[in-house]
Amino acid sequence: MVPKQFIFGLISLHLMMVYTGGNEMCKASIARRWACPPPWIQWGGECYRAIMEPLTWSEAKDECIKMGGVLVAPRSQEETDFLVLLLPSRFWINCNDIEKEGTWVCQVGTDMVEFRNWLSGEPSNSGNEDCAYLLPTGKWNDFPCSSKRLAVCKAATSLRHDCTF
Ligand SMILES: [Ca+2]
Ligand SMILES: [Ca+2]
Repeated sequence: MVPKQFIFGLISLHLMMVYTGGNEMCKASIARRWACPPPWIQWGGECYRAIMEPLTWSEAKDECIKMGGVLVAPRSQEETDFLVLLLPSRFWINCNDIEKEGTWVCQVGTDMVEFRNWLSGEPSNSGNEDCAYLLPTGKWNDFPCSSKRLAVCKAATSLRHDCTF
């Protein structure tokens, strides 16, 4: 008969190997910056990816979800500076006043974002504009949601998943 201590020993050894192996993978991904699988690009501990096909605002939101992320809403000037380098074009951000005219809601997933960066004279709602896009200057303009624009999606880094034990 196998002694109980021996079985416990084997289980502990196995667990130790699993956890050590996981930690090594985690360290390797930090060192090699593999936290965001290509074509996602890492910035500030999160992953970003441009959608290069013009879509309506709600199509862009859906497309980001299909890709495993959410439509971006910049939280700061620093993040804006990164975004205009990533995609120097006009692209949708997750800000809208669809529900109540003039009450702008910006969100990253379910997180509310307070940062605003409107172009002078915007939001103008001229001809009913309820969705916001970012200009190559980093400033925002409100625009009809049914117009087609590029977009940037954002996702959590896989680093977080690797290292959460
Ligand atoms: Ca509006
Ligand atoms: Ca406008």
